[in-house]
Amino acid sequence: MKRRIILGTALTGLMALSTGIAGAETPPLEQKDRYKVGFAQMESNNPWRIAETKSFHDTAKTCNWDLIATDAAGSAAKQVADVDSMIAQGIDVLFLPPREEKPLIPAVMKAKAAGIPTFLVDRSVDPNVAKPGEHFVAFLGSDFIDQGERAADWLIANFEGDKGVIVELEGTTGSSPANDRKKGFDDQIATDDRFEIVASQTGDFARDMGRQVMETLLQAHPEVNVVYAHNDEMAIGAIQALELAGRKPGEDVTIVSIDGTRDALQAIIDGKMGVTVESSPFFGPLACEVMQKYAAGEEIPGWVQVKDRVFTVDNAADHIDEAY
Ligand code: GZL
Repeated sequence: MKRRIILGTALTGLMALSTGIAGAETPPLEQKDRYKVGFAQMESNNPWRIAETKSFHDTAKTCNWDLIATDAAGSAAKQVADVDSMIAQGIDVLFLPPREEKPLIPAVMKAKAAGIPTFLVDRSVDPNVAKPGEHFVAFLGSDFIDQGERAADWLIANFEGDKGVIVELEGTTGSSPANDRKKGFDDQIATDDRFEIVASQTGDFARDMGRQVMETLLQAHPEVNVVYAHNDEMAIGAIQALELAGRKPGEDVTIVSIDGTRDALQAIIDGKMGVTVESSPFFGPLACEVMQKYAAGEEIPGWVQVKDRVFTVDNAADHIDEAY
């Protein structure tokens, strides 16, 4: 019996070493006065990203962080390289918003192998490969499936036509918000047979690409009367394209979106957008709170879920002053 346990332990050890991952636990974080914190941002191509990065810089002042913040300019490969650099600089803890679910797995594994606890923020990685509580401590973020479902629910409740012809503008291909906002919306809208999604294409969460894609899809589907955008930047771009084509967003096209940016709330107030489901970028304070709890030895759930509000004409004006 004893020999089998020793052999079993040795095999487990070998397996762990072969994946470069020693042990099933995430690395500890000792309690100390100041921490060297890594924040490997993916890009700064929209107000949401800029607000998130500012949230981490602002929190560094109040959470006793020596913050090392990088920007991968939209490249998953560079984001992995940025994490490598932070590991070499000896960070105590890593906060990572993985641009895409699969390419950022190596960064998660390398941080663990270096004994650095990682918290994924705002996006997650492929759950079939990297798991909370084993490869990273936790995912701090929204329920993107729920966000998509709530956008669909608003459309079902507020669309007055007999036939909804939908164009869907998807977020960054391979990212967890794009995957799940699509799943949540598409599954929910399928419960109402008035609606048909006639086209679904990525605009990479970017305003200008959203505008360009909308222009193209409008040529192919002039009968479109609903646009579902995975984020407000693409929704605003779509509104620009529709108005350039002589359409009247909010009158002959219903726009539903996600994020809650200032421009989106203004578009709702102006009657051009119907709804935007909040997806907060302000992760700094939550990151500080969860990291301190982890250092104190508290149990951290694998998903620290951020709760989202819904903004419509009924409340947009009440919240625009706090928007980014
Ligand atoms: C959501 C975040 C998304 C935003 C977009 O947590 O990953 O990325 O919805 C941003 O605006 O580009």
